Amino acid sequence: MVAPYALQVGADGGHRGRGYRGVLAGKSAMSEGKRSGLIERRRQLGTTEQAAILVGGATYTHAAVERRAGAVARLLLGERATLGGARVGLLARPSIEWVAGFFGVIKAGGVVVPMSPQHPDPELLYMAGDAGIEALLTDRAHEGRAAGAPGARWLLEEAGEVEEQERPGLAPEDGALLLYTSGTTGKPKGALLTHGNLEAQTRLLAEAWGITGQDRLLHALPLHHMHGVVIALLTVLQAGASAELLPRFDPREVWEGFGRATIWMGVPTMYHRLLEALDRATTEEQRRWAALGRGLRLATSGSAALPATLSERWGELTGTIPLERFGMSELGVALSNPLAGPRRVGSVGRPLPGVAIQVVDGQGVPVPAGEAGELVVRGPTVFAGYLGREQATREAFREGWFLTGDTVLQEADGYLRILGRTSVDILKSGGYKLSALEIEEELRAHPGVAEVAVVGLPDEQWGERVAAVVVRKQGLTHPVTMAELQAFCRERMAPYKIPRSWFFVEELPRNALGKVLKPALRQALQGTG
Ligand code: MLC
Ligand code: AMP
Repeated sequence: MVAPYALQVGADGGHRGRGYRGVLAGKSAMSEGKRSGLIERRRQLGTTEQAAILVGGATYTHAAVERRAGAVARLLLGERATLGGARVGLLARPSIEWVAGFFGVIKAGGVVVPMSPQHPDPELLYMAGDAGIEALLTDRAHEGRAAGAPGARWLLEEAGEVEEQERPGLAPEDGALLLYTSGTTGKPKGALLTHGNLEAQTRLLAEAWGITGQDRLLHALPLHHMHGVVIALLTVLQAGASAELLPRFDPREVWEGFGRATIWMGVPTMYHRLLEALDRATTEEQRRWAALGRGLRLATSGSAALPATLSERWGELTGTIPLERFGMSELGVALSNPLAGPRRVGSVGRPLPGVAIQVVDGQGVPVPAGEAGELVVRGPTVFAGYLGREQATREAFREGWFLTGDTVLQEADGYLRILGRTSVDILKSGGYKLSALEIEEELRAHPGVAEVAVVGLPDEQWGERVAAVVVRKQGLTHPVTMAELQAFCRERMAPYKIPRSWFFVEELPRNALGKVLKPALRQALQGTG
């Protein structure tokens, strides 16, 4: 039976209708009649009194998480039987309320749209509008944010707790999570992950990394991206394990926190910061922290390339190099070094069982091992599509394969190396994916800017540092300054998107067709600013 409330991923710019399942042919037929494994697992876990979330000195069991999630679901549903795939924004600090909000929306048949308090209101409002949210869940600390967002507003602290109650069945192809991710076309797009996607992503990862109910994750990742939400938090919770949520990433707190954890997951910038903090620590702290690091069962790195120097240093200190893996908002983790077998510096390992990959040329033809090509992925972990963007979704696939936009090389024994992005307009800074075009578009709206190009410059700490190259508007009595542009950005974009280096030039280098020569620009600016 086809449930009547699956989310429509409709024509570009609109996603109003209901009752349409997914955008990929064959998806609905494949899992017809099945129930959501994600929800089944929550139901099972809801009967256990094992720790699930540790935050602010308190511990909440899986049963308590389910009771709180049930209360959020009740709040959102009112008299209705299901949210029918409606999107619900979630804007809160890392807390039990955040976790209850997340599962509450999903249990009620809705799609969670995690929103970061780091985003200024214009970005929150863009997401809320683009997702067409029917309600926004906030905690008290963020009650006043995103005023003017569509739909109802609910305070998470007021939800309370309820015992589990029967809800209408949810199916694997129903939408569960909408993650905003930057692309090569202007504004961020919402990648829609289904119940089936999340179930497959978390199960495959828990199996590959041997996660059990005995594990405890130390969590300091932002809760609005794939890494923090699914790869880290959801994976350990669905495995019946627990997560300690830190309010933010603070290297000293993280070193000390290792003593209470078995698993740590970070982006390369976090490893850089941890090792930097270690160098500045007292001899006694250095000894203790290294011992706590050695006590971890598993430390993973992802979201950006882990420099060999960091990997090796971590290995010398703790006895094992971080387990590096490759993932994406659209598909969770696809490639991973092994838990037990040889981990290779500079490599992201092999595909997880159940994830099919190819390395292809521009025509989609697989290239031989040892040759560079684009990584393409298919399988149950791959998302349903970009919400309301049919064309962008179509362009993201070729014959059922999702085009990652990453250039990779597969070695003869199957291990893969990530060589870079196929587009110069996609940057990675501190593990955040940024669109140069999106930042340029915002800056171009400043009356003092005639032209602008944004590029990523190599940076030891951030991986890439965002640099803006600006041509000022001529003939103004007051030529725009860097401080003015920074202030302008602060009102419009999350802090991690704001350029850290600024260059003012007379003109931008362009080819005969007028296209800015970004590789040349990047080359010219390297080692400056
Ligand atoms: C923070 N800042 C950044 C930044 N993060 N600037 C550029 N790039 C970034 N990534 C800004 C801050 O706003 C601040 O600005 C200044 O840098 C210094 O701040 P900080 O306090 O020192 O930095 P901090 O806030 O501690 O951030 C560092 C960080 C953070 C590493 C903790 O960047 C982070 O959480 N990164 C994780 C991103 C992530 O989860 N990506 C996963 C995507 S999913 P100012 O102006 O105030 O000085 C994915 C799939 C997969 O990729 O495979 O995992
Ligand atoms: P996001 O869209 O934020 O999920 O970012 C996904 C992108 O992060 C991928 O397409 C890669 O470019 C990059 N990425 C993730 N993991 C790694 C890794 N281990 N090494 C290099 N790049 C990575």
